[in-house]
Amino acid sequence: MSAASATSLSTGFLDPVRLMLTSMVALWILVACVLSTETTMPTQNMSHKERAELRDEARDMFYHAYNAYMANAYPADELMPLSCKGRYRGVTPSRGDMDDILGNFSMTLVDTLDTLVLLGDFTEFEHAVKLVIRDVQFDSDIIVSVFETNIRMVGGLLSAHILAEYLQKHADTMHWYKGELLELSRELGYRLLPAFNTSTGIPHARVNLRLGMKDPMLKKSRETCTACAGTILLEFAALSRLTGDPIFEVRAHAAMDALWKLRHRGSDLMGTVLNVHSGDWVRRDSGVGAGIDSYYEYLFKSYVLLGDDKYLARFNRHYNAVMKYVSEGPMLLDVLMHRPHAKSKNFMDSLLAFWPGLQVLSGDLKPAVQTHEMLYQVMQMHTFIPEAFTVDFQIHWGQHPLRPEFIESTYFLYRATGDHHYLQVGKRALKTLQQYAKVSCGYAAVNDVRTGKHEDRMDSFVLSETIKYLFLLFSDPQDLIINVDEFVFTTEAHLLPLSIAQLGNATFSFRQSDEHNVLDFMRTCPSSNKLFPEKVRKPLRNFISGSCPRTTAGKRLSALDFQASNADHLRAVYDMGITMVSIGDRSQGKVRLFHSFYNAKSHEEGEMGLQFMQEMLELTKMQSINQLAQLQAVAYATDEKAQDWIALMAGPSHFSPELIGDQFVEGEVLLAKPLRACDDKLENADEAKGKILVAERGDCTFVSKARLAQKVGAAALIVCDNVPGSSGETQPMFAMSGDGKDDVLIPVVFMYSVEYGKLSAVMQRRKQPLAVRVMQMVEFKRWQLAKAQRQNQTVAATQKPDKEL
Ligand code: DMJ
Repeated sequence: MSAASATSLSTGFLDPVRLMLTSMVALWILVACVLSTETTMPTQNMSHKERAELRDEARDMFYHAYNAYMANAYPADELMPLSCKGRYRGVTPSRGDMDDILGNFSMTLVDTLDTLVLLGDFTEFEHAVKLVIRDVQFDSDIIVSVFETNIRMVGGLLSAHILAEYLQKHADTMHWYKGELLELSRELGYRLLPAFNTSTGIPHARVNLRLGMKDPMLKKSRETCTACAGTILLEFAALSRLTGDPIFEVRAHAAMDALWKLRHRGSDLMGTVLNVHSGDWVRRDSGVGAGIDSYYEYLFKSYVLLGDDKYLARFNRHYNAVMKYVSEGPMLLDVLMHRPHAKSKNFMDSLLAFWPGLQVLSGDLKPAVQTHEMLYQVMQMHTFIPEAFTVDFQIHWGQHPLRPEFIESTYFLYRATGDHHYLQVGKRALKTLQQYAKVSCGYAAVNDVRTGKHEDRMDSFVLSETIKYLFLLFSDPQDLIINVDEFVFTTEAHLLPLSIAQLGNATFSFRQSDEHNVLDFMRTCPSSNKLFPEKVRKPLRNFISGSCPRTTAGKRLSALDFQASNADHLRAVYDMGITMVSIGDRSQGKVRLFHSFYNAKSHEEGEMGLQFMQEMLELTKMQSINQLAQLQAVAYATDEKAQDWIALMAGPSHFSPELIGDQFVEGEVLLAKPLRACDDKLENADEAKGKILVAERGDCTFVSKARLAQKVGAAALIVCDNVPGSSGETQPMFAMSGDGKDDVLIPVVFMYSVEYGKLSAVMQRRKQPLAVRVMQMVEFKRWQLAKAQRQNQTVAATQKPDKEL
């Protein structure tokens, strides 16, 4: 081996096809943060004064959003901050399944009630409670999501009820209050119960508030996500214990038991989507983000709130499995529950940012610190954490609806460590919201973090969670009106007091079932068998030992763990004899790595460096192969005889059938009218049968465009980007996400603007309609190669006789 080894790879997605075919001559890695001066935020202590100013700024943010909602949207469920009016179900143009969150029950106000108490604004709380009692009703012929209605509405009402009673006792106010909010939550609980009538006990995903499951639209309902079914127990247990009606808690425990039985017995992992009748898994991807996140959260918090050991045992079994298979250094990458050694995705979604917070609560601080750091890099790179991002931190899905998860984890990490770094991180998150999301009428979601374009949407969790956690982060716990350590935060950040456990539940016995050997969790590290609610109540600092280690002393740094912004990692890499040379535009953050034994600190470290380079190469190769396999092609003939073909690159989707091997769909291209294809029907629906429909990204979800295309009989759908100048040549291709249902049966692909521009130019040039084939890119390449070989053989064959003559 020569002293200087040079290898090549690219962690970007720049034409994976070209990449595969190119000989590897230099080592490239995309470490956009490494050269950025912005990454080295000083971890200096924040003065008391600055912290108090930030707390006040968080309070101002709350009122800016809350007042905008109350003045312009209430009693609507949500504020539309750009049009500055309310979003009403059945009135505001539908966004498809996304609107199942809305029930015309003043969701933002209900979701926000307990934040008013935390802010110490009893006057507004009292006023808001009166409004809710006067205005909110549930007898509507509307299908709602069981999960969302439970966490936002039932949770919001219960927490507000508890705090109203608390204020009666401790603040000598609201004496008129007689438990009306609890009655509302009981009524809503009853309206959700029909969803639990399934053979497994696992609730349906959606229910009609008035008709229960008798709504004809719900006849075919069968699929739900793990988080949807497994995020009920905290609210339903509180509901049962406060009302004395056991039915809610019984149903929620049964759902949890049924879910637990569905885990993979080998890996102890769960999938993300299942059939509520058969209990069969529909999606076996297993991670900690979308579709599964709060199931794990509720296992742990159910133990904390209710004191039932079995939930801790279950949590620990899953936790060990996640740490064994899903966790890769600071990353958390989905695997298949039944094949856990293979990663099933090369991107992460932003919902998993709650995980470090949960790890803090369960006592596993070190990986929490690491994953939080990784997420912070992503945030610094893209201003906000995009909805999904790849392992090399590229944008997979650029939306950012001002989610709370990262700030939530920052809050718990600060409470656990006291490290002012987390105050600085929170400050940056706060200032970013102020600079990029604040509009005159509230805070607007970001449609694409690349362009910063706003969306006319302010989800209720912006008030109930995002700003609440910011306010808590910058507040001194002793200044708060309640002792937050005596409460469990639900997944929607509603406060449920630990004292609920003392209310008991005569109908539910906490038995130690044989499936949960207590040894299971005594063996875990950290051992959580010593964690009991009373301990959790104590300041978190008390039960988390050790400070916050950020690197693994004495252990070899692997390529997977490497963080370009981590000074210790850079030093370790340098000691291993690896030099980084920046190339091209510094803002792209591309560097070339060189390894030399001469530069290594010791021979041993030189060997480590070599291993590091090899790992980096493998990592990149793996990514390229995965990306190549997933890449789709929209191909068309350049001449009338269809001799020569060109393929434009396109991205796949998670919700439509994959075109594998020599499968393809062929048809004439037809532009949807209107192009966004978000309405219930298309103006040119009659022409669409058998065609390859084109719709533009935006206004509604990818999957709702796909459903419309399918409805009008299109053979496939191409979604073209709405960001001018975007191209698969310069940015990573991604797979469009769906909503967990698998009812789309036609292929659906995504094209960036530049590629679509080429297609569109050809369409305009041709007098005839253009026919295209949608297929796998790899297959197109193979097809081209085979054609070229055939042509060569023909040429050779025609030349042979001549030679023989
Ligand atoms: C919230 O409604 C809850 O935190 C839920 O568990 C996940 N999604 C949103 C916030 O992103």
